[in-house]
Amino acid sequence: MTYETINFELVDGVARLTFNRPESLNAFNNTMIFESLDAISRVHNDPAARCMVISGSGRGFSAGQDLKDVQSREESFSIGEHLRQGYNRLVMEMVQLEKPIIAAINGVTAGAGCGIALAADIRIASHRASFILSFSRVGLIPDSGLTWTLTRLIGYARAYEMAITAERISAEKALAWGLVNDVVPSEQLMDVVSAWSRSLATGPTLAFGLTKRAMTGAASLDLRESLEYEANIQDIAGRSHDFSEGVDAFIEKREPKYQGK
Ligand code: LHQ
Repeated sequence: MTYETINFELVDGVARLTFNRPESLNAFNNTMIFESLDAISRVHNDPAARCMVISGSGRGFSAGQDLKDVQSREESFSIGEHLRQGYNRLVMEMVQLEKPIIAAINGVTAGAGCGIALAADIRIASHRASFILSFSRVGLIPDSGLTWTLTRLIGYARAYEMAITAERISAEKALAWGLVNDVVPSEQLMDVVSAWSRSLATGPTLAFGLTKRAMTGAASLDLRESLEYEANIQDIAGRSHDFSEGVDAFIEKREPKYQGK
């Protein structure tokens, strides 16, 4: 399938989705939401895809909802339904994808764009990146999962401050607050992300995916339930080729050759 608003490629186990509406800083119109959903479903269904990288073309990661589309909305338009059919599905598909997702945050990310960046598992930001919870500027509340992801990542006080001030948070501050894993000079961003993604795509990707399942599942469990959940999931990992290979490689003092199964 060819796409209008995103670029998508799968090379050496790494699926790359690049938002491609640079003239609007990659604001989401309906097509970009649904094409992104389609791309994630391809990554889900393709065993050759072992890691995913999401980025934006031009100087933005994503400016969130395309406000020009919203301005021309019909009277019957319901934001709640728009969220349920679009962003909510996108966030859930990302979180439920049992393969690591790296957000390569090349520039500004605002509104729902922040929600998508925070639904990734690892965030590497360019020093030019910034984060704006711009919802309150247009009289809205944070959506796309941000009331959940952002509060967990940086705590209520900072999350609430970001929401009500809608101030631009620099990459450096995002790193200090734990919003991103690393900040690198913009000209090195894609090289750093390629090194990450190569390493993930050749790693024990079944275990990486199961780790995601266990950690996101634990968010709604108590300790006793989490221990049981871990034991069940570890049983799956313990029956994998990668577990046997990892143990053999350790004992034979060689590099393991993981297959992600
Ligand atoms: C844009 C946008 C944009 C269209 C820049 N839309 N064109 C969910 C469900 C339904 C309804 C509503 O919302 C939601 C969730 C949300 O995401 S709400 C939040 C929506 N996003 C925003 O409020 C952010 C709006 N953008 C901005 O505040 C600025 O553009 C930022 C701070 C991101 C970047 O500022 P600058 O670097 O100064 O760039 P710029 O403002 O000059 O933008 C460049 C172009 O991109 C410009 O077009 P133009 O034709 O004038 O060159 C903007 O109009 C366009 N653009 N964001 N969201």
